[in-house]
Amino acid sequence: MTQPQAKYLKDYQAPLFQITHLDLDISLAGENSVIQATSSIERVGEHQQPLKLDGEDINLKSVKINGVESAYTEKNGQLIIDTEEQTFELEIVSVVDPESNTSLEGLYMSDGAYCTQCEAEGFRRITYFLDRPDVLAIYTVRIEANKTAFPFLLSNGNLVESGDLEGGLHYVKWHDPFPKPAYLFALVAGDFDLLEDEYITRSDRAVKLQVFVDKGNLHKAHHAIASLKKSMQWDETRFNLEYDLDIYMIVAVDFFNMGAMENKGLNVFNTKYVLADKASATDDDYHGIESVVGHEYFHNWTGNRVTCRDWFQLSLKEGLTVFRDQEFSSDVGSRAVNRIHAIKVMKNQQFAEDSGPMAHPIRPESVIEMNNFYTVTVYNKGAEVIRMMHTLLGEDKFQAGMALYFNRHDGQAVTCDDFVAAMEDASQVDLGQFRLWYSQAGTPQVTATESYDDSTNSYCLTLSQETPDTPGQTDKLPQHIPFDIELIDSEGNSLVNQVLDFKQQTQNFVFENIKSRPVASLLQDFSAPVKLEFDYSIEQLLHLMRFANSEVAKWEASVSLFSQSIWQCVDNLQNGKAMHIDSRLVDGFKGVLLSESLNEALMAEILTLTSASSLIEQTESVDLDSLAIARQFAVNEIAQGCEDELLAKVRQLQSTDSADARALKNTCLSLLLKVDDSYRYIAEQQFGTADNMTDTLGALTALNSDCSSERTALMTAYESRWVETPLAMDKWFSLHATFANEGCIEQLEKLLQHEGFSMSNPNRVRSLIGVFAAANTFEFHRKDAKGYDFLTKAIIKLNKVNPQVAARIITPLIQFKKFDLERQALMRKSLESILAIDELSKDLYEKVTKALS
Ligand code: B3K
Ligand code: ZN
Repeated sequence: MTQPQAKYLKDYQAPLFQITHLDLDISLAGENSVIQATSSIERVGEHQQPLKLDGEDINLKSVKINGVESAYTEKNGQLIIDTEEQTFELEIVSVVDPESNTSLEGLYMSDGAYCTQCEAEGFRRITYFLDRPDVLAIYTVRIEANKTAFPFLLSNGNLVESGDLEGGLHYVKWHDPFPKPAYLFALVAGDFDLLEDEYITRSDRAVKLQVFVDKGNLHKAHHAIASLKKSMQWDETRFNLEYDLDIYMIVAVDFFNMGAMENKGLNVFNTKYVLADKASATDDDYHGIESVVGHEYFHNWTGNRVTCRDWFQLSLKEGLTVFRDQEFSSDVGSRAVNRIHAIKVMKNQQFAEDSGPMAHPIRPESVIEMNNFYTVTVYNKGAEVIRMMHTLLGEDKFQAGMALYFNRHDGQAVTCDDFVAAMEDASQVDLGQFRLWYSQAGTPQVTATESYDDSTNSYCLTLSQETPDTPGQTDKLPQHIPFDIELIDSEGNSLVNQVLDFKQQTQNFVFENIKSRPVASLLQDFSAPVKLEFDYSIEQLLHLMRFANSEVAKWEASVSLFSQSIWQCVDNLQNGKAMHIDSRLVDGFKGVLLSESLNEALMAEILTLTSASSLIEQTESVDLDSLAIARQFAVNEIAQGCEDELLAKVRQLQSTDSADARALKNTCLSLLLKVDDSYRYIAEQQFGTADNMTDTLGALTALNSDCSSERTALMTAYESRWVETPLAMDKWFSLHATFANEGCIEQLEKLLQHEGFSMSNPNRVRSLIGVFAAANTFEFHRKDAKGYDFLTKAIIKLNKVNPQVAARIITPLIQFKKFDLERQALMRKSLESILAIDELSKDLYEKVTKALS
């Protein structure tokens, strides 16, 4: 077999032909679904090159140019047509089989409905086409299918025609007036319940809103449609952007590889980000729906109206749209809590990616399988890069930059450089050095040292930066880092609050008129995606927890406090000394529980003690066995020290109906159960009386750290209650996957045979196998390799069924550099066994070979 080849950004060439219009005539008939694609094609410039179209697994029937049968060759996923015409009409007829398509790319079936997923390169599985984002065409789509089984036939744009046909068939015709790349095409055909609403734009246009859900789920679609209206309004107010079509449709499907997809006017969503009611969805689920509905809606401008020139520019739309959805969530909810969640994703997942074999800049330079680059780097670090520009420019100039960007590029396919140029031109802020954030991979390491001179009342902060080598990239240059600081005096007064322009390898910042030695809150609000090293004392951290102006900084201080004590315990263990937790630390957490000024959501964040995976990210190499013992010890010590306060909080908030209070109560309950088994009855009671999923799950999560008869009984009760509700069952599978105890893997093996489990359902695969590998750190990394074997076997099965999902859940197995040599050897062995299988997908090939090289 020939090995998959990489494509390079530096090799980009503009298309040799443009397709201005595409008429699709699609007849949906199971394994013999027929696609007739008629394209209006123009040769670009003077050249004699043949037309080369992309295609995958297409059963080609005929090719005509200007109505006449044409010669062609099919070779290596391309259809090659030699023609001398300058402009011509090309008609291609082909047959596809959506029923056997388990990859969930192109045209496939989800639970009896036809649907499509074309980003990044799925359109080429529907018909031969110039499947690249810089080819923008106007689409007219006619769909024909059986009327009883598929009463709804949907595509992008506006409905222009429909009618009944012979033999129980009917048809619908759609026209999308906005030119779009093929990745934004969508088609859905099925029988659904429909929730309708309307949004009046600020220029007084009525937009019809429709949410399509599986039969019987209508009552669960209200939050999604409310979130859509909120998003539409927010984008008008904050970004001055209005919706452009007369209709906006969302279809929720069970089988979906990601969260959702922003197809023009016809979003396809994973049910997880649409369906919710109080009994079956948690507060986090509600929040997730609001943010994903927002994200896909915001793509209408950042992604659809202005799209990417090529897939290396993915962050142009994804980083920017994540930034926009984060701002939306922060404007309509708690800014601090949203920021904390974003920071956790960066420190937990993105830092790991940046120091692993798949490290890449937010604008990657080479790609084997594009689906592997929908990453936390492109999305979340991409959003941090946009956020830094926002910090450097300020809101007004940033918005001026956005306006200029749309002015210049509406209707075009552009690059990240085009975006930065618009920001620079509108603001007159020099972003020359800043552009390195797009090309350099790896997390810059910033070291801070301070000195205070009481004879001159001056405080000096010295910052140095260094970005480590990453695969294929060495000798990195210093980056432009906006470094936000606050200096606080001993009484808690704020002396300085400013963003430093840190641009050199080492730079001194001197502050005069500082009357006594201050405590510095550094890199506030995570003002740049860097790792900070600074030697804080316990007193300083406690001071920040009390007095820092920023709530995020208070949380950061608590994370440092907890982490420091863990590493101290690890050190003690390694040196044969007894572990010990400083009583000031316990008092600090007690102070949080007793605080009258902190809001409950923030308290919950502070008391959610740093996860193992996040701790691992703080070190170069980890002694996992000591870390497991130390973390458990520290958590137990804090819980015991705060027993009375935890119990009081749980009681006080027992029947609250605020989401923030629920978050705090359930965090406290989990800690309380670490103190004494006799508290299990509180979880049992909560489970018995809960009228919402947050509390139901809170009780189960609190019981999930030990094997007890209470846990077994409640898990069984939960299963019988929710067995018919797929999204609720996903939570049950995930509870099993995060059970951090002996016997976990044996249980998971059994669950693979559970009648509700299927390798072809991505939500199930993620909730059982994905969650285990990503979140059950100590069981996954068992020394007896049972965790690695479990994941490896599953990946080998998934390779054929759904390569995209397989390549996604393999992530924890390729990030092995920080572990001991014994574990590294076991993980490599697993990867080698994956590499050895027949017909390994491009997706897995790319990740496994990079990890092993
Ligand atoms: N743009 C899609 C992701 C497509 C992923 C393809 N493997 C969802 C989003 O980011 O909005
Ligand atoms: Zn997106």
